[in-house]
Amino acid sequence: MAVSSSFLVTPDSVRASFLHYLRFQRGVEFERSSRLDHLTSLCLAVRETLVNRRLDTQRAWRRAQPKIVNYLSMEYMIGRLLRNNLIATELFEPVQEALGSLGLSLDELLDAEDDAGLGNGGLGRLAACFLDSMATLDLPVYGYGLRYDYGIFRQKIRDGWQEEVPDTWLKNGYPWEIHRPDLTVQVFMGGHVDWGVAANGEHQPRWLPARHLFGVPYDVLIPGFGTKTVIVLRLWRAEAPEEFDFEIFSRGDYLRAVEQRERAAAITRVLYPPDDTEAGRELRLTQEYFLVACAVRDVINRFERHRDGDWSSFPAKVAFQLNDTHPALTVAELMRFFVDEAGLPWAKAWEITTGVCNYTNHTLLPEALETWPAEQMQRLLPRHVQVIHEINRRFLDEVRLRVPGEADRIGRMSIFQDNGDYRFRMANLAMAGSRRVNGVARLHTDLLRRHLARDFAELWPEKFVSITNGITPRRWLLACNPALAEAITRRIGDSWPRDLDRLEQLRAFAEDSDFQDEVLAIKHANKVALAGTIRELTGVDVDPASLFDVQVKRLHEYKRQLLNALHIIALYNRLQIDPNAELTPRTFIFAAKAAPAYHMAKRVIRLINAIADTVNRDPVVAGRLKVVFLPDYRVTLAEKIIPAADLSEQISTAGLEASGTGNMKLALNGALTIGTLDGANVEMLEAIGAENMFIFGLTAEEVAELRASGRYNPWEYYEADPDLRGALEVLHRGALVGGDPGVLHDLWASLMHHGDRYLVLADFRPYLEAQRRAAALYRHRRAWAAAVIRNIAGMGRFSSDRSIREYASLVWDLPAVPVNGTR
Ligand code: 26Q
Repeated sequence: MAVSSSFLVTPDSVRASFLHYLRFQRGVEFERSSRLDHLTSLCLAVRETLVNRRLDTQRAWRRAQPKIVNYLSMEYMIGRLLRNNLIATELFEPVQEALGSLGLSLDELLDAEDDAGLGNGGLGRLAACFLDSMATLDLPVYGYGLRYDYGIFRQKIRDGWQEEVPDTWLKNGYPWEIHRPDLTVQVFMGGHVDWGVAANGEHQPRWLPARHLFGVPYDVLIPGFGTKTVIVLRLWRAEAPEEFDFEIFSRGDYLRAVEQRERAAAITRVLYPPDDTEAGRELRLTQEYFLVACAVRDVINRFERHRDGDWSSFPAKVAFQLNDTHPALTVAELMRFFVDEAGLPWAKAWEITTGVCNYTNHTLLPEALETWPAEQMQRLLPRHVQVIHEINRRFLDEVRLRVPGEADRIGRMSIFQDNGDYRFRMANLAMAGSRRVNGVARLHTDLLRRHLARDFAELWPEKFVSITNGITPRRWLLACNPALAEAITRRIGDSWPRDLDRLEQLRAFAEDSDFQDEVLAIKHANKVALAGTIRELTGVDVDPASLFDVQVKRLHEYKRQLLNALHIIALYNRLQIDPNAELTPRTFIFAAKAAPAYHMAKRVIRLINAIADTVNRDPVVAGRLKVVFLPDYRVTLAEKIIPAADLSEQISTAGLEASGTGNMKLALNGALTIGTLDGANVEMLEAIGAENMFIFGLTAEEVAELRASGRYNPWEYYEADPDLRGALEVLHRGALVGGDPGVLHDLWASLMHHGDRYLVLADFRPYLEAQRRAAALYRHRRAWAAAVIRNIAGMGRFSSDRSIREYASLVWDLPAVPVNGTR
């Protein structure tokens, strides 16, 4: 029976619920309770509203019987949830009052929540922003992922080097998750394939797996903003089956029984970083299949509950979105199910599968494209290997039919790479098996069409669409920068968090000195707050009046933190030579995690810390230059840094950053961008205007030309530019690390002896000039403020609501399902 009475949450009812959980969930008396008791009880009290809304949402979906989209991602970087959930449920004020009546501080509890860091970087955070938008737009969607015991590692800095520490985010329990053992699914692995005989006398393959285990779901409820819709992020945990143990146990081998259980459970133990090495990847493929198998089984269970056996309506009711190739086995798993279990003819199964799968590409870097060795795939998934071979055979036949006699093209389009070692190309599997394939920014999609997907786009141009990434304005403005949010609301009203194009109305206030003053004052207050955090984290004092120059993102050579570092060294050298040189006071702020096995990235972190140590101690530059590396970059730290940034560094080698999303977060919070014409920067330039951005450097085309010509010579730039030479010499001599050239030698070598793959030297001078323009504008406070306002006004397009509307119309054909909730 549905509970439908209207239900008002008041400070009193929040208080009662909170005290109830404290007593009966935590088992403590209020007088003796801890902050963890308070936080857990509060989350559980807030969760009541989420559950009520979820049940209302399910009722609406049951009635509408809509198509449902299933978003599959190995990563969700959701960060903290309490603040966002309070805002979405409109419980912020009642909770504040309830806690106040008990003498407790909400701010303290908000700050005690651990991040759920089940992702590495942009791709994982994008998935989290998309969930927020899908709920906000009332779209019938499930998110599927893995419940890793350990998320992205915590970063410590010791002697300037990165150290990785396990992320024990579940140690205190996780109040937002709802354990759903009733929805457990079975997953099979290994073994071999037998050929049986079907009813019609034909040969029928039978997969005889060597082992099975269970996927147990944990649901996290994601509320929309300004709507009653609540969607589910379903995270799977691997568990060993009981009877397995009994078998071995009965043979008296207790220890082996326990070991087997451990091996099964280890599948969801840890999130993999995108290491540039092959080491330790054995489990990763198992994880990818585990996600796919759990999600596909769950989707099929839900479909079968409503209509048994009629698979032709599947594409009208179901779609899958594959977040990169990590869940690309979905294509093979669906084919295996339809052919082997549902008994459909191959052609019908293929029609359905290619009608429901869609694939988003997030990178063109060759070393980041997923390929799996054939033996490894064979060991884990013998039947899927057969299925993929048959997919490939028929797919290439179709290609031959369309464009006869092009052996090279067949070689490029094959799902198998055969140059000595035999590998599965997951991008080709995903592209062959998908109805839509999309890139994540216009430039990225163009490059995708011209390079990685060229053959596919030539034959199936309608398959390819461009959907530029976005960010949720709820977390990345309303929640993280409440003062700026309020100032904006006072000028243009409060509809912008659900309709970000409204920000355009701020353009009228660009020259309004009251608004300028307010925006500058808010930025200053945010910088004062960040200065406090910097002091806590690093012990360094920074001046909030200085220009906060911010580069926060994963550490990767193509993102060129090294270019930023060389600029700082050049400024420092200039002040050494001419201590009275005029310089806009700056604070350089870095935060970044390096993949644990990424040798060069770890050395860049060492370099930045070396620069910081030297610069921050030198009285000659005091008051003009500071450099800080903030440890353990994660969603929660981003929420503190981004509102305090003046200048946003988006300086990747053009053509290599698929989109970027930090660029959008920083611009939305009133930082001006210094950047290359890469990823979504290109579209930001169109929206914001060239006068309000500092664009520099080679274009993607120029980069491609220069690289292809084979004539790029970093030494030419070295010889021609004394500032560059001076900066590089510091690297070479090891001047920053106690005169030990060994520590940073590899960085020098990567630039000067190994061809400077990311063209740092080529862009150095244009970068310095762009930096000079930025510094000059910063000195004119009014002009800077006007640019900041125009910058914010142009950011409406970059709401993830816009991205998701495009997915809903161009990819999913998915109408909204309104929810008439009462609470
Ligand atoms: C692959 C195999 C084994 C282990 C790990 C991985 C792996 C994990 C994560 C490979 C790649 C990733 C993450 C990629 C990523 O974050 N890409 C970024 O996606 C953003 C959202 O589209 C873009 O804005 C960024 O430009 C892009 O770099």
